[in-house]
Amino acid sequence: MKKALLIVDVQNDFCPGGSLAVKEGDMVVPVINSIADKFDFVISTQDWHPTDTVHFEKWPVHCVADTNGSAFHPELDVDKIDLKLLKGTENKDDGYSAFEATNASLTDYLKENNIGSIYVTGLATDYCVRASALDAVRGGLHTYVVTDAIRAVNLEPGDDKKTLDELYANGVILIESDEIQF
Ligand code: VGL
Ligand code: ZN
Repeated sequence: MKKALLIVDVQNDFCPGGSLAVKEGDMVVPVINSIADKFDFVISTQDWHPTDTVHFEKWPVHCVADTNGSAFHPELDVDKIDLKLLKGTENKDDGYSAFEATNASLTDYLKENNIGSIYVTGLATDYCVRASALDAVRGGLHTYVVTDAIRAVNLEPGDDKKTLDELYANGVILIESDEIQF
């Protein structure tokens, strides 16, 4: 079985200076770049919203499709990405999980490529990383979250810790980047 790296929403609007900036969001980039070569497949997601989405009733406007805010962080090594998923593309859909991508089916891609393990990185721990990792583990994948390659929104202080506890309780394996050895 093959192994895939999942890079969740490493986009300008979630990084410092962006409209929904996650504290230290840009710090995940060098960590992700440093581990990408270890994997058989690299898959990214991008939050990709229409301007009139109901999602913007809960959140400041961010990651509007085809804008600078929805572009990848400029330092992310995008040449290594085999599949680019877009999510949150419909105006009634939050699209927190990579498994809700609308331009391609992540489930089908994993099956077609015999991928049995997925390593989740990116932004944000408490929303899209969380939703993607929970869907992965519930779908029967060996699911890892790389703890130094994620950052949280932390609407409430401690949401990051709470999320990691929840993921662990659901069978997600927490791992640091320097522990990844195949
Ligand atoms: C996200 C809030 C709103 C995320 C996306 O990528 O975690 N969070 N939209
Ligand atoms: Zn969003």
